[in-house]
Amino acid sequence: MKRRQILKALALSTVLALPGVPSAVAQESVKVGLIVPLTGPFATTGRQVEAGAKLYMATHGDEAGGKTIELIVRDDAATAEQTRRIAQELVTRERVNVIAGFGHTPLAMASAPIATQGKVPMIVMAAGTSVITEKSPFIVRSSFTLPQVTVPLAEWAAKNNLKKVVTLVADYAPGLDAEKAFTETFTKAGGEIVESIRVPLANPDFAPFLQRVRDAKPDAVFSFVPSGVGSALMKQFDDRGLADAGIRLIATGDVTDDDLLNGMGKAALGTITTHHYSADHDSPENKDFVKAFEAANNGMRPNFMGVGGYDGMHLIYEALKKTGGDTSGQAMVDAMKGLQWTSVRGPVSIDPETRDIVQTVYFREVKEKDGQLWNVEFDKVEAVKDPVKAATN
Ligand code: VNL
Repeated sequence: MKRRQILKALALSTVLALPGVPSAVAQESVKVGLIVPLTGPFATTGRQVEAGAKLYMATHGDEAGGKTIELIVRDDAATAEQTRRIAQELVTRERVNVIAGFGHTPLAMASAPIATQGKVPMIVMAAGTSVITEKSPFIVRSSFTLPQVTVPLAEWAAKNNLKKVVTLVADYAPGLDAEKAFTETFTKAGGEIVESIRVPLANPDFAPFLQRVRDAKPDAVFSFVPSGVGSALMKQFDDRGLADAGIRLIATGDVTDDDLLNGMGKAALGTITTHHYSADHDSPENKDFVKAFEAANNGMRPNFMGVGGYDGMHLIYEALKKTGGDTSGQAMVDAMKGLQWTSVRGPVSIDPETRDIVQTVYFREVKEKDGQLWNVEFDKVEAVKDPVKAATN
């Protein structure tokens, strides 16, 4: 284009943007690029996040702030290079206004620079490593952090007479977050960590590690493995006879994931966990949510990933309402800061300093009710911030 043409085009676009003048922009929809693993080892997470996001749209309509919301779903197969490439393509070619999803930490980390460069809000609906929100000022998180749910469990363990504990975590960022949070809190409260075991993320064989645990004879094992992996841990814990040897299993709720819990069978009974969501949570909002989620997904029970997707869409809708349909990345992120609402998990808010979610952490025990297994809540700590960032802010 010649300079004169460019100036003319600019002048024209200014006229079109004037209030009251119908413009192409006003009729445009808001595009949300949802990038999740729908194939590969983390497909259960992708399926849940997608189902949660779609249920939000089905129950709240596809309009917010005078704009039509359009969801574009892409499968990254849980491969970081793919997540990054898809995010890049959605931002530069599809011109999406928001990117969302991110089934695990490396996938979120790989995409953060794209959110920063493109100035688009990036809603982390699943991944839980503390540091993620610091990787771009455009990241807002609707899921949780591992330290947020782990610190209350370590305090509970110390108060409930567990003196010697072995930690057993998946060997990647959120596992290391969980290990550190548990170890620091538990030892400060007088407990002893007798061994710190890290298992590979991909297809872990827990048997040799659990044999080491048996030999170490702790009072309990504290564990974090990501959503989808808990069944294998539970089965091998049972096969190795650890419970019979008097060793308890305590864990973050990722291990007794609602999506898989029923398939774990009796071995899971009595497991104590801490987490931010249980499908058994007793509130009218949650009862409606679980019913609608199961009805829309062939009876699939929602887990915390489904709720991350559902609440992540809520953030986008509420931000658009607040900005009156202004989709600029900074305006939307600013509108999300400080939002508060009653989630199906309980009361939540977005910390305006860290863009992380502040929420109730529940203590739960796996129990059988009406022939099904549930994470039954028996106590809670309210308004828990990510403790890592709370300590440095
Ligand atoms: C992560 C954290 C992934 C918790 C999970 O399941 C989970 C992560 C896939 O940050 O990678 O339950």
